[in-house]
Amino acid sequence: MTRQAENHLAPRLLRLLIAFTAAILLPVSVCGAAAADGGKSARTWTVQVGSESSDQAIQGMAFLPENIYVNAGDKVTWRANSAEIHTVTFLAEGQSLDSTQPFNPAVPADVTQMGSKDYDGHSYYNSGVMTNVSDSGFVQVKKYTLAFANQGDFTYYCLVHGMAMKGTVHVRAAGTEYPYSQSQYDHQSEKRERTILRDGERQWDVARDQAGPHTVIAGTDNGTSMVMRFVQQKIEIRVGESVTFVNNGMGAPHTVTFGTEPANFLAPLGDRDHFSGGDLNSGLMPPGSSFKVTFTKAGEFDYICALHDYMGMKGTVEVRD
Ligand SMILES: [Cu+2]
Repeated sequence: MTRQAENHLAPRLLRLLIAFTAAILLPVSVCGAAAADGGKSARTWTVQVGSESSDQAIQGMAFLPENIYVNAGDKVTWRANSAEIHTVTFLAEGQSLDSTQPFNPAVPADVTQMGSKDYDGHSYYNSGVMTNVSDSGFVQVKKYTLAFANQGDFTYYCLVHGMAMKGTVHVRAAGTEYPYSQSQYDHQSEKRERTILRDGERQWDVARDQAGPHTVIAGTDNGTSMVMRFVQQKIEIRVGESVTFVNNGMGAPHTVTFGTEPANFLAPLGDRDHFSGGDLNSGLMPPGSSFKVTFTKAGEFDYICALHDYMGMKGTVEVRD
């Protein structure tokens, strides 16, 4: 799962730098296009980008709806619907998803809005980083709209989640009868959201069973539904004992980070065999990996996942004499 593992490769500092750069570039790319009016009958359709539980613990990797049928001249608006970051990205003709993977926050084409507001059917178009929160470390794009003048079936991807998250805009001739109304799509999407949530809750239950007196599940997911939590969030041990943190997921990487979040949280830092406070970092934990820490001093030690702390992925180890 290296593709997913490398999805969040930017150190926080780098991310902020990019966010700053993108903030300068963004207005330039946005004002380039003249909005062509698609005609009086043209409609604007809405697609939700991602989904989440109200506490942000469960994150869904899906475009809702995944398939939308519109007519030439219509517009589609994508709306950020989760704290987890996603993109809406149409690849250029001849370009493969491999060429854009893994998602790289240092590449402007990955994180910056690219292309005009009128989809031409063959060039690279990118929304930039879509999220419904402002503290993800990226320039926040809440809404992205494209007008579709040409007929065809146009598939797009989330650059962050690759093949696991794609959608298609089916553009038919102007005047064609629509197979679904927006409210039918919304209804369908709500159903899918509930399924994703239920899957997440089920995985969370499994994680509770797998967690033990010396084991913390450091996130779990099935590729679409992700649990962004440490289970159990608080664990109590004795001085000299160890805790093993296990990433039980299939797609999302995580970290276990004590103390100050390092600029490069992807690299391991500190002495995991004799931890008595201060800075200790697992480095990037891909799905299936684990990180064992031995505590040599009593106290309460807080830690975070450096990738998902803004969604509440934080924990505590209480060490007693
Ligand atoms: Cu995480």
